[in-house]
Amino acid sequence: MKYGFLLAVSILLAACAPSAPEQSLTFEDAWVRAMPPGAGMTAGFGRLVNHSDLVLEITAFTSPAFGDVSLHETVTENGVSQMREVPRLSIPPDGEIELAPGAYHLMLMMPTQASGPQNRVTLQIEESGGQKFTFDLPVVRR
Ligand SMILES: [Cu+2]
Repeated sequence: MKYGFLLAVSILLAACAPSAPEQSLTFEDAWVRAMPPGAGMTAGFGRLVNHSDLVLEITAFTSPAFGDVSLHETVTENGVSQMREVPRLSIPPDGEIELAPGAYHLMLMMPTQASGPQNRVTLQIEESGGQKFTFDLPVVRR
């Protein structure tokens, strides 16, 4: 009886504890757009959140599912929409940068596996200090 009560209390406490992020960088609501068969590239989106009190300078994106991964920005100049590569991305302390259609996005090229809607994509992000973060992104038809 007493054991059961303690167990219930500890489960409640665990449920109420603020979920402290385990790493200084998280990729929230991240997803990769499903590719139609035969497509050579796709894009990834989400919110890169810096939980540390230092600027995080992202220098590289890699994935075993793609031969070439880069960060792009869609910019409109003189009414013409263009993409350009962003070699480094600075995320301010406790700040975040959103990757969304029409703005920053991950450009995923040279697929090494089929990225259908049932698959997931592993993504590694490296910052200037050499720290690497690994994320598992769902492939979504959207
Ligand atoms: Cu692009």
